[in-house]
Amino acid sequence: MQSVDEQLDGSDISLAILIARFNEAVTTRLLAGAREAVERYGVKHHDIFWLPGSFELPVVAKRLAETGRYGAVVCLGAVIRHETDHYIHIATQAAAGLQRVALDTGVPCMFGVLTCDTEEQALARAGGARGNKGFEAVESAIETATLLRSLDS
Ligand code: DLZ
Repeated sequence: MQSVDEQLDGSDISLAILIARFNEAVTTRLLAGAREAVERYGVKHHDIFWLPGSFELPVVAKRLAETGRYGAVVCLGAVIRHETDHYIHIATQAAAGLQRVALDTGVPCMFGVLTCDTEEQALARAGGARGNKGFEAVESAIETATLLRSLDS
């Protein structure tokens, strides 16, 4: 069982959930957490989109945000350091790109991307001892979409 916020209500929120395939052993667990939160908070509608890696999250998030179909875009991935510095470029660009998409479109994009030194650390945050970042990303998406809607009315 994850953290529960009884105030959260997803029954009028549609979500796009993007999931990076790279480090799939981790990201499938993030997706399971996201699905659990969708169920828990009664999200009205959600669509799931797989893509190759976290670097591709911003461009796909932008296209989906621009459709106007979604109250928020939940982006899930796992960037793990390994031997080279490739990791830092992917993590930095994914974070900056998603923030830019959110600010440019007005549709909140959740950064549910783990950035870890090891797969063990990532698994701990994907349904292990440190919770599930996928679950938390959906909670944040519902809260932010609800807040933005209240500001419009
Ligand atoms: C190439 C690459 C590497 C080395 N590491 C990761 C990673 O840890 N996490 C991740 O989500 N994606 C990784 N990728 C793939 C890139 O995100 C991207 O898919 C490719 O560079 C193609 O643009």
